[in-house]
Amino acid sequence: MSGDDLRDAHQRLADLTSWNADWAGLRVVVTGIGLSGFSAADTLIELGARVVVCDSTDSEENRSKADTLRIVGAVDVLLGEDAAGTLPLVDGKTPELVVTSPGWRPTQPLLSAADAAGVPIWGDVELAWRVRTREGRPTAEWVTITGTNGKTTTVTLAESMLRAAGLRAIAAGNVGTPILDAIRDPQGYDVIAVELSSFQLHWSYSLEPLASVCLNLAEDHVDWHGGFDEYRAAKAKVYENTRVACVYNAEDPATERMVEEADVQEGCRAIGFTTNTPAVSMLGVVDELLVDRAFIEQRKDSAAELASVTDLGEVVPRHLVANALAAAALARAAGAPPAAVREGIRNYRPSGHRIELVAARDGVLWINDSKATNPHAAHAALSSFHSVVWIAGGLSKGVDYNELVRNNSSRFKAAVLIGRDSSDLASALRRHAPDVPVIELGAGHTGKDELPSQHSGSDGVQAMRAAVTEALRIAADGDTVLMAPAAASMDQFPSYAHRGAAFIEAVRGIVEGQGFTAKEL
Ligand code: UMA
Repeated sequence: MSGDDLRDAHQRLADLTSWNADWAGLRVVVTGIGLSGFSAADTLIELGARVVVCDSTDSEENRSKADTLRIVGAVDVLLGEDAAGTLPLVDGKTPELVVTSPGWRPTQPLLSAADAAGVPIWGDVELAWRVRTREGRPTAEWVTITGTNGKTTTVTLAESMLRAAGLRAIAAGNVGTPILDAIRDPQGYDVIAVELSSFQLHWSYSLEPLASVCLNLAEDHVDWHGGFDEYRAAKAKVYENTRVACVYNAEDPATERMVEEADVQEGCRAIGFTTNTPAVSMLGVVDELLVDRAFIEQRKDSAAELASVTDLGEVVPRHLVANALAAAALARAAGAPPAAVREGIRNYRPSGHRIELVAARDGVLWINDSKATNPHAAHAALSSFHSVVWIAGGLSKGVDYNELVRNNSSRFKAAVLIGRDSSDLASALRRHAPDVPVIELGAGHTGKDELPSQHSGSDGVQAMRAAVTEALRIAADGDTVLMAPAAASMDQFPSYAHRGAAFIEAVRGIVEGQGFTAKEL
């Protein structure tokens, strides 16, 4: 594109701020045909844009999705390695916009080529923000949630509290429902609780949420972002342009600093949450009660009761209290009364794979925390137990394990390492917990030949069975076998949920003797 063409394209994009704007004929490349890419392409086709979708995986599932898009409207879908290698033309011309799926790294060749050609790159969340107002439909408010850990719990709790307040609300975004699906719901929503990953924030620019929170900050996704500073910068974007309340974790100074540095709208307040006694303009805990000293008139000298800690369950880890307070702050900012916070908490059912008790047998607790995909989350789980046989490892995402192992070295009875390459974790254990036995079930030790064919599944399933067998050998009365991998699952499993399910299946089969037994292995 010439300089003039580029300027025209940028001006055109600047004007695209509602569903009813002039999207017709806009030349767009959508990268990815997964959840968010499919939703973005489907939306753009409906808006009348000219769309080319690229995905490096030429699978049956993707071909079927491509067929569905072709039925919806005019679209080109390019599948296979080559499709993701260069920026394609749209209608024979350079595209005016790329809408990317969050999993695509900025350094990926197609995205690098778009950047070099001066073509703007948006995420599906940016596109959703641009099309959220539509003639004849109410416009939903957004409350946005990010943080290294606790996002899904918090977004689900916020949704539950908002619904208890009588609002039409939905949790969307990284939690699983693509944000563009929520935006296009024919009945519409009053409030959308949007879970935002650092990837999605990286590709978002003009969001103006009603309220926003970064729950905590620790090392994660360093390889995608290129470094911790870049990851932090992406997370900090959650607060930009917030209108009513920037909610921060008073026990994590990094989040408070982000609020101080954010460019917010006139009149926006900073609201803290703490699992201790709250100061003015905070939510916190007093005498086992969750209380609000932020959204009440008399906040200088009193607090409103929201719920009791026991409303969250029988065993309530500290981080769950923190997540509930953050969700309450967002819901209160959106107008939910105190009673709706309590009702929302009581209606909330935690999703699986988060410090989940799978079995208690012969004095040994078997705990599934597959959701612990980074060291910070694994630390939250480890610090809840004393003598731990730790099943860990997987796709490390470039994070550093030294601090995690150092801080928990006294808790480990043994470590059983899964994952194709858990050498970083193994060396951190050697360095900071040299007396702890470490059993490494690297890829070479998980071969299907060693395992019974009737139970063959992915390498991950086999590795998990081997890990549970080892843990059973080591664990004794009073120990906890904790599967909190501190790593992503994708090297051996389709998702953390599959990894958790494999652990549950192995424990049920091997430890509890249902299905198959340790002897078979
Ligand atoms: N692909 C390529 N080339 C690449 C990368 C991916 O061709 O370099 C293709 C894949 O073949 C696949 C598609 O892109 O077909 C997948 O795109 P994606 O990885 O962005 O995943 P989606 O299916 O669009 O799901 C995304 C989020 N995934 C990621 O951010 C990795 C989902 O979060 C989210 O629920 C969904 O959008 C709806 O908003 C999942 C996640 O793991 C739960 N998130 C990470 C986390 O929570 O830690 C950030």
